[in-house]
Amino acid sequence: MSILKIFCTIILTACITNGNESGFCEISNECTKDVETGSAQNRFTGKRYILYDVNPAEGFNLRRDVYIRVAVFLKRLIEKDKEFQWQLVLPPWGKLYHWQSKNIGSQERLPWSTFFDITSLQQYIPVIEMYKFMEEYSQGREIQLDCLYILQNDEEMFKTGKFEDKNELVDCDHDSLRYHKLGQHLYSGPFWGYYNITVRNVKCLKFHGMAYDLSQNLMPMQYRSVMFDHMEIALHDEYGSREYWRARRSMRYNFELYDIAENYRKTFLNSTNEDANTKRPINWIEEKSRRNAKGGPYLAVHLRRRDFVIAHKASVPTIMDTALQLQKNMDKLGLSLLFVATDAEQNEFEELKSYLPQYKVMKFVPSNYVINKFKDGGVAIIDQIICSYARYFIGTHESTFTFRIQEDREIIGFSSKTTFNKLCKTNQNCKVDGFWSIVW
Ligand SMILES: Nc1nc2c(ncn2[C@@H]2O[C@H](COP(=O)(O)OP(=O)(O)OP(=O)(O)O)[C@@H](O)[C@H]2O)c(=O)[nH]1
Ligand SMILES: [Mg+2]
Repeated sequence: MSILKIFCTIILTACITNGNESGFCEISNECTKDVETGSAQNRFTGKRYILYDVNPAEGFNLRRDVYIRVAVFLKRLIEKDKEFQWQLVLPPWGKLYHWQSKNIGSQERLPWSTFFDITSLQQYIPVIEMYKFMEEYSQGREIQLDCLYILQNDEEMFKTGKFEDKNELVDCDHDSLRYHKLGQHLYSGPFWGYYNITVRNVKCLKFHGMAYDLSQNLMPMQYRSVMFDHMEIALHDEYGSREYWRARRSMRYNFELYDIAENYRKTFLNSTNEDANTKRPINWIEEKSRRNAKGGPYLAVHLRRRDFVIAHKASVPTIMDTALQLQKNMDKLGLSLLFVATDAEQNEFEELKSYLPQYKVMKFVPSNYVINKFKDGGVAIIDQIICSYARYFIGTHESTFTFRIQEDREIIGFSSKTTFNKLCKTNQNCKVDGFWSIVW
């Protein structure tokens, strides 16, 4: 090791130990020169950033599941590696296929705080919003991420059905990538709709395994920021375990969304938390296992239409068959209020109502304020919250929108048999797929 290198190492070690907030060490020009000629690794303090993106076609609710995979991965990483301060940068929301409302302002680059309570998330792992990351990482200048891994499935495994762990760098087929070379060590890309972000290295990684297995690619001595695209390819480390549910429980919604749902329930569904026995601690960590939630005096249904009618032909009923099934359950439960969460066109909703004149059939219609502030994603969450406080819930087979409601009901403390019900193709009983029970 040259004298210069030893000198730099000493200064830089001091920097890392003293760790300054901006992430950068103040180093002498001599060291910078050395850094620029190769070993960039030591120029930073201990903060390291993980970023991710998901296949653009995936919907909001699958993306929420991907967050859990990443969060549990981070949690383990932080437990195992005390040397660096790992942070997860929350990927802004935007350009989702289902978010089609017009004249409500941009539905791109939405921060997570639009939908979720950041403090609650931070009680599980250190997360920061993208705009915060931008300030912290480069003081508002252009962002250059250090390394991007594009995860790819190993098609061979899908053909043979023989799955084994894999983490293999492969040549990128640059024509089919969403990232383009601007120069040596500089690539542009979609980056959640931000045009001031580039990346220095792009690597294609054939990957099969659990999210934590990705930690072998982080190389924190070399990279300060690492991004994974197609994060949906990584599997859960802890599927359905206590850890899974802790991460899930930390995903409390923006508290204003709960307030809007609560007001709606009170005004239109005759339901308060006192009557429904659904009072919850503000802090998710203090929430306890229970099965005695009663729910408001209404049945809630998630009626998934539009693309599902075609994509899930075998399980999605007609509106008439839906009405018959709802009627049967309403009568059995002695309920007269029906709440419908749906993405259906208005005429389908009217059709449903016309078959059920004996009940009060309700749908949440957002005010201008609500839709402008919380957008389509927020309105969908309000629908989900209202469903999660109902006496009885019926969902749509295989919809992740429905799954998230079921999870919320498990957390609130309903008996599982009031939750894991679904619409069947016809009015014949179809088999329930089992319970996705919470673990505390
Ligand atoms: N407001 C509202 N929006 C809905 C409802 N059902 C579906 N949507 C919209 O459609 C989207 C559903 O897409 P996903 O999140 O992909 O869930 P899914 O399509 O049901 O399930 P998968 O495709 O299997 O993941 C939601 O994010 C909403 O934008 C509903 O009941 N109310
Ligand atoms: Mg979908």
